[in-house]
Amino acid sequence: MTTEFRHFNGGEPIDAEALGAAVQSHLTYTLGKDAAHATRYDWRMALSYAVRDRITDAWFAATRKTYAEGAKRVYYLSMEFLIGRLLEDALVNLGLADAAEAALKAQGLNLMEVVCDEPDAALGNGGLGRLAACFLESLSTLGCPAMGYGIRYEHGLFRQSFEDGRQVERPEHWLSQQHPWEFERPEARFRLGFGGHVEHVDGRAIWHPAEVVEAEAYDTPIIGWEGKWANTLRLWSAKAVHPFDLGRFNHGDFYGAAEPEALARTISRVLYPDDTTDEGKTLRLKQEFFFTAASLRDILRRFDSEHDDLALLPQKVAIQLNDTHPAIAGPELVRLLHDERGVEFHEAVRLARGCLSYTNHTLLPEALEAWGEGLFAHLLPRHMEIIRRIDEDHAAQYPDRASRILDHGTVRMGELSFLMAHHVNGVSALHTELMKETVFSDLHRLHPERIINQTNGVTPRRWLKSCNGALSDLLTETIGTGWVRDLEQLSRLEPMIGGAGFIEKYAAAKRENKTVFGNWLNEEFNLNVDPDAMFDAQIKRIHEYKRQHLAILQTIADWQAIHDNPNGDWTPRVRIFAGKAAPGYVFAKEIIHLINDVAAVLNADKVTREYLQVVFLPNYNVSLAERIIPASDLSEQISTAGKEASGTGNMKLALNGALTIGTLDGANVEIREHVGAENFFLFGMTAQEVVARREIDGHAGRAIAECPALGRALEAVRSGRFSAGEPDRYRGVVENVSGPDYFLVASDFASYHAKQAEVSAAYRDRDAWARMAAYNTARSGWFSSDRTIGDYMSQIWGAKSLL
Ligand code: 26V
Repeated sequence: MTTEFRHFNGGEPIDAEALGAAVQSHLTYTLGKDAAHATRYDWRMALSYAVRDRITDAWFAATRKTYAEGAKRVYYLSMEFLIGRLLEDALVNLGLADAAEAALKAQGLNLMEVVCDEPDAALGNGGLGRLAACFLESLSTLGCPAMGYGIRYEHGLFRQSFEDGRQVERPEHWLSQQHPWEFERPEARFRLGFGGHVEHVDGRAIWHPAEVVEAEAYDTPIIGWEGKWANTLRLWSAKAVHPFDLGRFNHGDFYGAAEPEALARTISRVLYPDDTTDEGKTLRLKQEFFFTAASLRDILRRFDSEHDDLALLPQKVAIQLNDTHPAIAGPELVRLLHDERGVEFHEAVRLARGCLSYTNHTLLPEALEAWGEGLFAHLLPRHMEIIRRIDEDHAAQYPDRASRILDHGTVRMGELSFLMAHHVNGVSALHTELMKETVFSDLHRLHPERIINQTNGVTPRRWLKSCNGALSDLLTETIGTGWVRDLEQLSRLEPMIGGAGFIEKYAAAKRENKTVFGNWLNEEFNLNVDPDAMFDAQIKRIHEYKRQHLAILQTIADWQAIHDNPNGDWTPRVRIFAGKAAPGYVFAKEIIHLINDVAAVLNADKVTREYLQVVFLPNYNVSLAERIIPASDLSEQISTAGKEASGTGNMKLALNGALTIGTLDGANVEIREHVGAENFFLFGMTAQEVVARREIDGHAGRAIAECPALGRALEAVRSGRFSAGEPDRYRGVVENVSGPDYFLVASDFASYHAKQAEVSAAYRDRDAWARMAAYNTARSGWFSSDRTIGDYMSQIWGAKSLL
């Protein structure tokens, strides 16, 4: 017996039987496999194709409607899209999950196993890339005509494993299997040049590139909630113009014959895995120009197919720059309009600025892009001229301007993006204010209307409905299904939190998630955890400013305290870490090694391990986040105030009922305002106090002297307690924390330590804890990326929903 499961896009209703037949058909005719010999992979492919078929109608309909209405389109340019798996997302958004489950069951297969067979599309480093993926889903859910543009990296973010506790990186191969979600578009190709020289004839500039490559498009439909709308993610792959040099081949130079193809393909070969330092690598600049220039051509081609007046460009086209990585869009669009289409220079700048807006995602000076003028001019000689002119024109217009795009022999991409954008936004209220006060203070003074805030958000479809079935079912049972599309409806839970009944069910859902996660830990890593212990998660890239070392030092201090008093009334806790370090970031890798070393000692300690365990899960990615987040009780958001632009993991965890222990940094500030200060564990210095504290001579030494627990934890690390046979292993870490300590681990330690004691005490009142957690869920609705995207649409893009 099967219930009828409708999919929502107005097409034919589809039930489990019909879906099963479609799967069978793809198995036979697309994959050429007989059911008797089909593997899990074959079934996944067949199911994916069957589901993709259901998306295609909505996708075409959306495109037709956008053309029919002559609507403004939004183009989201991003070097990174961290999408993760697509099958489950599509099933959930089309309302086909139950039908798929039944259809596979009829073949003796388990849907979750099939879903988990899909490799993550890990085309991003972290927060910035995942935000882009959430935004794509929300743009489709809201029915905003939009397109994401990026690079189809052959290799996404490296796979992380540990050898003797050290991070080891291996290449990632998501495309080694067929990728069923994309459509190759051999007809959508553009030729792009690099290098060469510029010729000036009669006041016209003609760029003669030295090298030319082709960009070929691959399209992935992104379906919104209830399958009502689908937008496209268009990723560019680099190809050689002449893939094979027959002449060289015929002369016996077989390697040389393949060289053009190999060289061209390098451009889209691999995602840069370092989001912490800007190394100014030529290949990176090539990647940036490659995808930005291809996207702009595509945008203009589409514009031309509908309009013949370039003056309409800002009315019809909104281009969002996800950080400065596509900042070359400014000068390139000016070049296309002015050099290639004869628009007067200042008018070209005005039109380009009318289309472009820019999001800043970090204030860390080492991550702000700046290119050497030499390298830049060598690769993009005409763009260099255009940038110089934009810079000089602006300086002439504002004689008291201090900051320049071209500065001490570098091209500063933040300044360029600011000058070429009609709006510049930060990603949380605090971050936006700091942008005004620090990196963009000068330009903000000259253009006080340009900077606005757009606090980040996360898609509730993936980050609640699909990843947390137990809680989702409870929510739907309690307040109906409207929350999935309108997350603020979660506030309807509030009246029930104080009363009886609901809170027991809420706690039971969390308990169930913890059991499932615990079982998985056991199966995959042979780890035994008690689902009644507090699951305390710090899951994010490893970076000094995120202060995983603060967390591990505090863990060591706790362990020592338990040892002192093994019969004390301790609150059991499992400290869960996950995250990758940039391959060249030595300090971050030492932190990983230290955490693994501490885990080995603590987990083997018979005296303490019933109270305290430490696990570092390898290869953090979207799918692992989907496992950890629903099972977490405590969310560690402990960055040095002023350094985390927003955070989005903090939102996912709060939404799923983890309480935050955190600083007043990024979106933590707004999370605390929404969920209530009484449901948030605040500690640490404010951004202003941080700046003042750094001025104090020997701030770290003083903090250590005043906090014996910290001194003792550091001493254990220093003496080699966790690195037997190699006492010096963590000298660098210890000397940093007790010396320069730029990120103020020592100075915030006492406050953090005390707050963690409060957390442990609070967890013992399980009802009170569950109520606090439920308030976090009920009051996190504002952090939906639907809200964020709605605000971008009205406040920045001037775009309308076509639903
Ligand atoms: C910088 C660079 C430098 C050049 C090499 C490659 C590369 C790749 C990425 C970046 C920028 C990283 C900035 C970033 O990811 N920021 C994060 O953005 C999140 C979404 O807005 C936000 O929640 C996090 O707080 C912020 O750290």
